Amino acid sequence: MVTPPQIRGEAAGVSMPVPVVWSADCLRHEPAGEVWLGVREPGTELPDRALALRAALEAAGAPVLDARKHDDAILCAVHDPRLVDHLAGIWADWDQAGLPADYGRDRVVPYLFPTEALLAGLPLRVPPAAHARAGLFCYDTMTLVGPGSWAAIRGAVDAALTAAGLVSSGARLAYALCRPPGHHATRGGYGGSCYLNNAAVAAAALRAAGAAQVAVLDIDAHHGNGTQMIFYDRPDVWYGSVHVDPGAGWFPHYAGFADERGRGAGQGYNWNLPLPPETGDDGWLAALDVLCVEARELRPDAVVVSLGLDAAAGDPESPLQVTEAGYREAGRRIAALAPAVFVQEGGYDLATLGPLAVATLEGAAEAAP
Ligand code: SP5
Ligand code: ZN
Repeated sequence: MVTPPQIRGEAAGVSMPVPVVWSADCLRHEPAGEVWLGVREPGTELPDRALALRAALEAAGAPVLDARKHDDAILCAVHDPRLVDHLAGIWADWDQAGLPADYGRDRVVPYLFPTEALLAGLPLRVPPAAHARAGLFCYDTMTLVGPGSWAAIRGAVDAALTAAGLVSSGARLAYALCRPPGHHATRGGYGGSCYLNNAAVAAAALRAAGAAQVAVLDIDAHHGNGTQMIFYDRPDVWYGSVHVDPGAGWFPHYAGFADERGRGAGQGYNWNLPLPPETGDDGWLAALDVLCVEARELRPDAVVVSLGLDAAAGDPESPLQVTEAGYREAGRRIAALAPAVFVQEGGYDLATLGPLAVATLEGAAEAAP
């Protein structure tokens, strides 16, 4: 019989000291699937992910705090305010247009994307029809918007800002239980199950609160193309990522290659280490070590961790084969660098998500008591 984790934790007299920032609004995003290759599938970015994470962290003894509401100042420094306005309003416009009631379209899904392929040099207009505007800021068909999505998207940003605030005020570690995830969201666009870039907002908040140098370490199985490009021209926020090789057929396909090193003043401040599918603990931790060596040389004042748990063996969205012990070790190595804000990204195996998060933060707490 399996011993319930809270009994084990209490009996051992250990409790996980990392504050967990939670927003109940994160449960309100119900994407109700994703359209992949033209077919709506059930999808894996489910509200139950947040509940599984919260239950495991609470059972491990972590203190849970409610996210504080923040204004849009830092959010709109990271993102184009037009993206923020679009996400805030598109469901109401879609609903108002009768698309759910009259056409059975229960979620916002674009059918037309105004890329250069369409525009061919024409200026970009903003069409009045909601079903045309759906593709204005969205770059895929997998990132659906429903009635509760905006509350959750904004709640996730508030969770990230609250956790960043804890670290700015002296906490060595904090964890933001963000849902939906964020690292695929660019300054002006959304996709990859991400809408606003929680980790990038946390990094910008740390900078605004006085951290001169921030390092973002992204250990999600997928490359964080959004975070990379938000900071691509800047040296003050370094970005390093280990992820499954996009050239081997994995999302985001168009970004995450080793030769993307930053641009202009940001040249040299971006590091991608793509890994072959099936890479396990040894290869993954060796790559993480390369990033940690680079990050350490910058003497960062704070670290933001894009904590995707989908590199784990058994995750339905990635072929990497990292174990719970691997995540624990990653937590140790990252937390040794500087005060760290862990921001939840992907991770889709509901049975192992909780233990993986607990292991990572326990490892971090060992390295940063
Ligand atoms: C935050 C994050 O981890 N985003 C990952 C988005 C990648 N989604 C790619 C989905 C491709 C289709 N998945 C099919 C799974 C097998 N049915
Ligand atoms: Zn991922």
